[in-house]
Amino acid sequence: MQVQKSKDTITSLWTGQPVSSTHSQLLENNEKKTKFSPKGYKTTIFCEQKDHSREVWSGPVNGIEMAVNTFGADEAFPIRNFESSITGSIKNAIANGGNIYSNVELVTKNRAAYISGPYNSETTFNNCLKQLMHSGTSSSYWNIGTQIQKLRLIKSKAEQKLIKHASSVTGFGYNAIFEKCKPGVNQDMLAAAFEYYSKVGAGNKSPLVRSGYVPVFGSGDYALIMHYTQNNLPVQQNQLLLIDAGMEYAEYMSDVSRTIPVSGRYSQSQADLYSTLLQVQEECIKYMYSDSDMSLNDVHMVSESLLMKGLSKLGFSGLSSKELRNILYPHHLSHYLGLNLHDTGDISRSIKLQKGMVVTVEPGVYVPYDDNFPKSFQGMGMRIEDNVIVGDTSDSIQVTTENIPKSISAIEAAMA
Ligand SMILES: [Mn+2]
Repeated sequence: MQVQKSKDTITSLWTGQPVSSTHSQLLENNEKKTKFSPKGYKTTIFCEQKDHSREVWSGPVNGIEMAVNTFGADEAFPIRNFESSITGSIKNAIANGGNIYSNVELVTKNRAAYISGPYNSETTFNNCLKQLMHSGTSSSYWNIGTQIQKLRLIKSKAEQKLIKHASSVTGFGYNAIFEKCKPGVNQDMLAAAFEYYSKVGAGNKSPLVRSGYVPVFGSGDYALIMHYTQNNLPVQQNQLLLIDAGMEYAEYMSDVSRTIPVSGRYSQSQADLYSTLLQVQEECIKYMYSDSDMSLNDVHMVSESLLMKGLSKLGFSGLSSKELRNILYPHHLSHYLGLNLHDTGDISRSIKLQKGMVVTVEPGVYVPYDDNFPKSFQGMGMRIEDNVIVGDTSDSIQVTTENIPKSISAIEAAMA
């Protein structure tokens, strides 16, 4: 953000320091970069212009100058010029036989219904692309979204650090739940405490922390609903509470699930099922390194067979793999994690694990009221989920959420 101090100097509101030397230098640099950039490419940002009368109402905006000086664009223009400008660029490209590369998905009819607004770049861009498609030129359009995802698959050390921060603030939120979960408390109050105490845990970095997704606080029968997010009921004595909640830190996600006893102690049958699931989860984490030569799908298969064995021991007799897959454990063990919750979704889960991938490990078991299954476990739903930085050897696997209580004794102690 910046204010204009004199005619030529732009000063940062945060630091009071000039952010660029002078306007004329700025324009000169702009010209040089745009026309003679040795980079071989040009970055253009379209953004809101500074407008004092609007900023009085809605707060300061970065403006065109800062897009160049602080964010490093070669040039920047007002967002209201986006449509005409991008149309011009595309027409130029077509005229010169150039190709268009973009990571904007072509908008489908369904998706288009959700997108509106005069400055919606996605819609505008897509309209322009349609022109291109119909123009019958030799130019073509390439969606490079998947290529970009390939670049995002392995997380840098800096990215791993942010994911660790996200895991650690999520831990603060979980500690608050362990403390505040008592029979009669509403699910939404626990969700609110989770978010608040995660931010408290981040200290003065709290503005970087926000809910990564709408959390699941499913107690009792609602724990059987994989994506229960209504969170509007009181949790009750003797129920299990399935929590799937994670905060993001500076845009990087955490995605954590725990299943806890509302009264603070697991019943015998709850503990039996929980221990079985926990064993599966801990075994699967051990495969999360590149030398294991496994893919996420491979480890998922391991989780199915381990759970199958564990459940048989608990008295789930004659269980078919179809029942396991369709009813008891109907989701995948894992997904990639990063800037998105289900990160790099175009990348197959059948590729081998590589050092620096970040993944979840989240087996679950959901036993409906169905007499094909032992009565003592009917109505229980559980999921245990950690975030893992894939190592190269078995010693270098990092569980970034390992400090969030997970064993029966650790959870009961945290709730005592
Ligand atoms: Mn997940």
